[in-house]
Amino acid sequence: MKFDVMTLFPDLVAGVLGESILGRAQKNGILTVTCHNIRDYSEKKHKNVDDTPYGGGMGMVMAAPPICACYDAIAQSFAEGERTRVIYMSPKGRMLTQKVARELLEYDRLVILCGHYEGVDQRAVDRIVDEEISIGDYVLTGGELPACILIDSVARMLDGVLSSPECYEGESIASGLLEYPQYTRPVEFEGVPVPTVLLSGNHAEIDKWRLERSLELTRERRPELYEAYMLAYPPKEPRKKRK
Ligand code: 4GT
Repeated sequence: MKFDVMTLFPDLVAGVLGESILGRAQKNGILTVTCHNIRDYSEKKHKNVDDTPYGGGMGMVMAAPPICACYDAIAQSFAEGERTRVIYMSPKGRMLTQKVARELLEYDRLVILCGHYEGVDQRAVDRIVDEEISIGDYVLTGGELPACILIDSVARMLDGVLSSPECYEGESIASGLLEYPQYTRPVEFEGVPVPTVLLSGNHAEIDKWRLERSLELTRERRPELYEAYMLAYPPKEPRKKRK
């Protein structure tokens, strides 16, 4: 899968995504992340990319011409039949969830616009953007970290990024529940033992214990997720005794 990021801080995005699991996946050719510096498309003498807002007010607005020129250069390289989608990271957007990330796997190529300062001239958004996505109800200085989060959430589901699909399919939010607690060696740490069932080798008992912990944790901390899970997977009624 291809990701194109339009930003004023290409090194920031390339740096974040160049490490760890996604860095390795890029080296293995499972995904490509191309960062485009919007400033390279400025036609101004001093390569300005922002200006004061019409109507007055605080701060600066990213101007439409370099953003649209940057997008047009990327779009030049779209292949015949390539399924592409242009996303603007914005607090006004649809909230990123596991379901949204899964939907985006349907595309061959995501082009992601990152705003800075007070945002982007609306005419650029209207011309190039298919969808706005937010990572949550809080304000940041730029869309770069949200873009990295979006890419991470999608890319980790690509074949070959994680060791096996079970790594993400069964886990936590993906299943609709919070994940059960995990333990590794040593078997006792500062006097605290690992729950004995996990040492039993009885996988039916272990699965049962983990599901119980997941349900308990989800009911305590995320009652709305718990309600949705119970509607989707109602507990089986005990079979009625025949008279
Ligand atoms: C928050 C989010 C986001 C920002 C979010 C335009 C100028 C937006 C700064 C940018 N803040 N972007 N995508 N919650 N700030 O997703």
